[in-house]
Amino acid sequence: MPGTSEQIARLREEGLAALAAACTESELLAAKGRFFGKKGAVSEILKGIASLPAEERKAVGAEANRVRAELEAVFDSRLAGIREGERLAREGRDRLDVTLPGRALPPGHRHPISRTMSDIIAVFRRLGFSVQGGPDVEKDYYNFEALNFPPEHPARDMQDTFYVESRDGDLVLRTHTSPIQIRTMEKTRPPVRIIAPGAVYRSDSDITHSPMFHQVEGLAVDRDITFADLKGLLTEFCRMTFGPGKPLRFRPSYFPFTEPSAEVDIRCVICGGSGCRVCKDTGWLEILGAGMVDPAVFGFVGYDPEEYTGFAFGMGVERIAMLRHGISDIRLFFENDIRFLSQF
Ligand code: FA5
Repeated sequence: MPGTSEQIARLREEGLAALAAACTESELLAAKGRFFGKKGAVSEILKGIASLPAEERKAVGAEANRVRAELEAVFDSRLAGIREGERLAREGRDRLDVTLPGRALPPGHRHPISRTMSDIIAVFRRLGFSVQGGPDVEKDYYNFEALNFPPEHPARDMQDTFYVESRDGDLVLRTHTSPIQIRTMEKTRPPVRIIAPGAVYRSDSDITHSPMFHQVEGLAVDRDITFADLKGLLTEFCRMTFGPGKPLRFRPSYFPFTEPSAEVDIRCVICGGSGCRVCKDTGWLEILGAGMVDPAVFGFVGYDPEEYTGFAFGMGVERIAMLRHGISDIRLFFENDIRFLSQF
């Protein structure tokens, strides 16, 4: 049957053309389905072979099988070609071009509180003070009792304390750095000249108070130390930190561990003294508490109050940073907003 072998020859041509035109694996599979898959045109011819005259069957069958084998071979090699092309394209996409310029990381810097803390420490080091540390979770004895706050004494209410659950029930998150005064005096003899920087904790929160903040404690004990030495030191500290001509004010105050005691204020930098919500309309911002070490405290550490006198102070680092940079809300330091932090 000449018709059938012509049909096979045409199928071969069309099949080869469809395989050549396929650009993707799915187009190639579609061509296979159409021409030589299980239900493709070549299979249809082989199914119809039974109806051919007996003498033609063999030749047509052989021809159809040969064409199918040829198309299958072309299919296999095209499939391998397409897969290789895709692999190369993927590799090209993923390839690392070592000649491209690198992606620069924006430079970071230290947090303004850490910087202020370091600057305060540097000033006191220049003035002859060494640096001491102590634990954040502190014994009630060091945080209060040895600082002359007897149990149940109302002065404990000056600081809203976070108590820590413990077996003996005597641990607190330190409310100030003053316990380091006691820890230092317990292990050294006068003369003492130390500062103690660190984090402290109180249940406190508004635009000038935060529940975690930093203090730098100072302590000097020697023969003949007077309140004038304290005043001179703090005045010099303010001059070195804020520059000359910044008014400072010593205001009488009360702390159980100093007598007499004072609080030191600096002219409010936000309003220049005319009154604003940061200084609560007083024109002044409190930066530290200070005073002459109470003889009762010397009693706890075995120093003779007849022989030695001393002064101590504790300053708020955040307050100093607010004053230096003109910041009106302490909470900005702890929100981690990069727009705020990147200004420093
Ligand atoms: C004290 O903590 C005393 N230990 C200071 C002291 C030391 C007095 C040695 C005498 C001798 P006061 O509670 O006033 O004192 O805190 C000291 C400073 O810490 C304040 O002047 C203020 O600048 C800062 N401060 C206090 N509470 C907060 C708070 N919640 N957030 C930020 N700063 C605070």
